[in-house]
Amino acid sequence: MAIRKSTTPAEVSAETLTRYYRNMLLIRRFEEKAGQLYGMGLIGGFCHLYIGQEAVVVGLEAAAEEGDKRITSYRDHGHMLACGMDPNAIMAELTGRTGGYSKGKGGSMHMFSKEKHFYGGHGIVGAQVPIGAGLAFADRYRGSDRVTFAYFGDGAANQGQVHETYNMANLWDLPVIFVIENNQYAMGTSVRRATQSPSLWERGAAYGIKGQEVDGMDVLAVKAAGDTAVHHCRTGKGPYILEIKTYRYRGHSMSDPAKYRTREEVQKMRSERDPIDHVRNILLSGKHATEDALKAIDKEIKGIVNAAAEFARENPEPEASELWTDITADLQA
Ligand SMILES: Cc1ncc(C[n+]2csc(CCOP(=O)(O)OP(=O)(O)O)c2C)c(N)n1
Ligand SMILES: [Mg+2]
Repeated sequence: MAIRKSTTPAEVSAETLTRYYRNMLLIRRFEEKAGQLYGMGLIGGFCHLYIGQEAVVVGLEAAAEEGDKRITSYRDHGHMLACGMDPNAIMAELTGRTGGYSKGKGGSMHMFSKEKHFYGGHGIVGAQVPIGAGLAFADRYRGSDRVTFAYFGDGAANQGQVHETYNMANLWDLPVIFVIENNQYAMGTSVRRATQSPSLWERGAAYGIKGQEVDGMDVLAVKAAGDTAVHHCRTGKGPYILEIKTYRYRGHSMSDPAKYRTREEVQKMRSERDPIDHVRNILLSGKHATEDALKAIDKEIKGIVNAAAEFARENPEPEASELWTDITADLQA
């Protein structure tokens, strides 16, 4: 049965919408578990959670095809899960174990998967944007019609390298979708305090790039915008900008006291705009899924996340000798 919402042009089957629900829930529960493990001292260093932003990456992954590429910042666990990377190996990397994607030597912000075309995980704000354009350049150079999703934040959007990349990407018609995940804050700085031109996607006009603003708490709106952007890039029309309005429920990282916003502000978003509740409501009110079916999904996700945590805790830490390996690329490989 087709589901249509007046504000959301993406029309998907009940089965597909249920899959979006499942994928968003996987990210939510995985991140909650990562937060717990961090609290227990099992995860060291920085850990940036994606809770609240799940509809962004799930909606865009629904618009992607095999071979498309993705690259993002340090807030990267959701992107990895959404493109099908292994929860066990992600959690093991968070806890610094050998079974992790970077053999326990990269941590939360530095994971990659050639198989899933996931190019990181980058700790330097905005650095992934020119790299993303480079990935798109490679596809264009080789005559491939694959596209690259380059995700970055509202804070990163103010960086010089982002503007340089916009300029070159359009000059060379690169098939790159610039995804601004506008979660309203860059660390403790509200987007309203950071710029006098708050419509971030409109800046693309200065370089001749088309784009649009998207409701990032509605996975169907994101999917529809993703389809438009992918079509634009895949048909050789150059880059596209999506400014996706979203909200992060947790602090910037696990060590953020969050004194720059009120509890009421966060609570209001959680209770009125939660992207997972939104889909749940559509599924239940339209009788597209039963309470029992959704409960079974909850149970399945809990199992996956608990297994990942178990795997991460049981896996060994790398030997000290591993400090001397994987430092430079083996060009013979
Ligand atoms: C070049 C650089 N400058 C500063 C930092 C410190 N820093 C880390 S995250 C961040 C805020 C970025 O905010 P935004 O782009 O909105 O992404 P979000 O964290 O909200 O996902 C800053 C300033 C950094 N990592 N790299
Ligand atoms: Mg931000």
